[in-house]
Amino acid sequence: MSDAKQKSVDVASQQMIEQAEAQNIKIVWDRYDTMQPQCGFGQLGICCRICNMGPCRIDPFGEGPQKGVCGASADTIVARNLLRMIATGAAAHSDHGRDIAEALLLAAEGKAHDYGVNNPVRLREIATLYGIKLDGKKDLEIAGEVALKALSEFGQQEGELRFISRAPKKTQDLWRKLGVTPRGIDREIVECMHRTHMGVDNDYKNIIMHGLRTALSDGWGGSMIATELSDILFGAPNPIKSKVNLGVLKENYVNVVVHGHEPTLSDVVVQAAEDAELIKLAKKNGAEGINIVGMCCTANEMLMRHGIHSAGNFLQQELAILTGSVELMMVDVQCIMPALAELANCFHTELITTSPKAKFPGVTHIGFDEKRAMEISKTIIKRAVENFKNRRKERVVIPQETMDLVAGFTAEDIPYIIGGKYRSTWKPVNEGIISGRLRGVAGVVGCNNPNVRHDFGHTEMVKELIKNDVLVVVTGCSAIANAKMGLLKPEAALKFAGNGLREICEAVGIPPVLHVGSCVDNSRILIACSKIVEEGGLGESLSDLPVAGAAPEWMSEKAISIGFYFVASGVFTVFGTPQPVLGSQKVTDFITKDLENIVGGKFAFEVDPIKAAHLMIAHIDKKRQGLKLKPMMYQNG
Ligand code: BF8
Ligand code: SF4
Repeated sequence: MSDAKQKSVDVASQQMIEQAEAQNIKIVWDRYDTMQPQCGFGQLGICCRICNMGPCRIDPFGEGPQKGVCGASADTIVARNLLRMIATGAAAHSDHGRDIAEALLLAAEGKAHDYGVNNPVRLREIATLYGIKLDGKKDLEIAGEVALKALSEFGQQEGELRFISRAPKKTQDLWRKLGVTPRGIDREIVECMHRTHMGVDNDYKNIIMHGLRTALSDGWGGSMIATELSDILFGAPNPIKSKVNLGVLKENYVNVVVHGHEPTLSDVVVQAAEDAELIKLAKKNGAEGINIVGMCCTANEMLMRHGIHSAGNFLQQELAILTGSVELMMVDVQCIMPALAELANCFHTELITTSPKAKFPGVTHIGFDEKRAMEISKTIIKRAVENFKNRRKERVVIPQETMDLVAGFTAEDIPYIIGGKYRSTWKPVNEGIISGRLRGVAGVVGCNNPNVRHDFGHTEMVKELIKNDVLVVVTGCSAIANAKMGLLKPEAALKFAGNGLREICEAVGIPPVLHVGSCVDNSRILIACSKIVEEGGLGESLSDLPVAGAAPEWMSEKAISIGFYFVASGVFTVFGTPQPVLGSQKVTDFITKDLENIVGGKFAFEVDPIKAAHLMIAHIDKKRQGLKLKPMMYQNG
């Protein structure tokens, strides 16, 4: 197998990896190789540099030091490091949620004219959840109250986050009994930092349980606020066709790649690119038009709501620039490789940062301001248009690969799609599971990582799951990986799904793999699961459901937080490469075994995607038995 094929299963990526090699440009896989061997202490989680008596490291072979200078054990050190990862992941998602809430508030106050309420139905649902009186109020008035309520959840000191009430009652009661119901979003994150300061929490179990609470404040708090308020501001997604992979970059167009996470700017950029003046200018500069494409989760946000094409997932951000066809890449926050700055300098590509939270030295910063969103968007696009003349045609290599897909599924539209236009119901899903046509549901999410073959984990796992009649929902970079393999087309059901799942997909006209959004939209999966419990016949709590989760190629701390809120919600969750906990047998056992008896969910680590899929299937079957459901209708697999 060629080197490029070993690095990625995606043909477009292979081509660009070879291009990088030919041009002697170092990219993420090369840097990964240079980094080998990676630090074993770090991988095992047993290095501590929390205070200046350290850094300390525990000898995993039992010969050297077994305690830090302060006396901290491997268990304490591993648990503390893990808690800090959860805190960072939860902070990233939640701060994104806060930004959306602030944008909604500005819109409601009439200070951000480029935004408004695009989903009055959801606005009213969320307002009702927050206990806001609706009578006679206008949309913007309600929106202002919703935004303030949402913002107050960040600084709330006591009580419970409001969206916790959307979980099944039995699940809520368990959280209360365990003391893991989040009080306020910022409070739980700050408490992580306090507990992990030198000489505070030493009890690994106590540390991890606060990790559960913090992660819940992400999934049922910050992330859910991000999703719901984005749907209110920008409109709720509905099934929509689009295309994915590097081939969506167009040879004769001004290509703008929008990369990062928050939809506030990207949503306006999409509109700005339709501006007649800018298109005219593009034509004057010799281009046929302006082509806006997405990268990573910004891609998912624009794809879900507007059908904007996605150029790829995490490991393709450098590859897009390597095509030599990108006039401008604009980035906001999260998962943006620092390497982009140097790489962009090798091409005519202009890199623009837009968030005050994420600048690069020497890179042009055009600060985003909700009050001038359209004006700023136009300024940025104009720079791209003017940069078209600097493109060096002889350096342009755009892979031909694109793939069609359908995206835009949500916890709100799925019941309409499966229940018929006038009857919103989850019944067909529940009945499918109860009758044994459908085995269960799996969420496959998360990143790419050069430590595993790009997209291989996601796509092999998902194919194995759907072959075994498991309906799969995907988000983030996993959604893009599966889209590139054609698994998000309704026809994929015919080709890859087991008989039972195929019958359902054909009857309803959906793909066997449903794209439900960006990483904050994992909250949609929590809501969908809660609705399935509510529909009846499949138990009383989330942990009763025949469902499982996975992050086969994870790299980000956000993935850790997501994993923990799924586990805390009662879901068995498989990570590909292990979390950095193996340096403590006790912490490893606690999160991969004991947690199941406490919250119903637990982790497993399995890098082989087929084996991992079968761990999920075995868990789903165990839950089916627990519910005394009929045997599966068809024997596939
Ligand atoms: O939030 S899946 S690499 S892009 S962290 Fe990042 Fe991971 Fe992609 Fe989206 Ni999510
Ligand atoms: Fe070492 Fe303890 Fe300080 Fe960590 S907190 S660096 S283990 S002395």
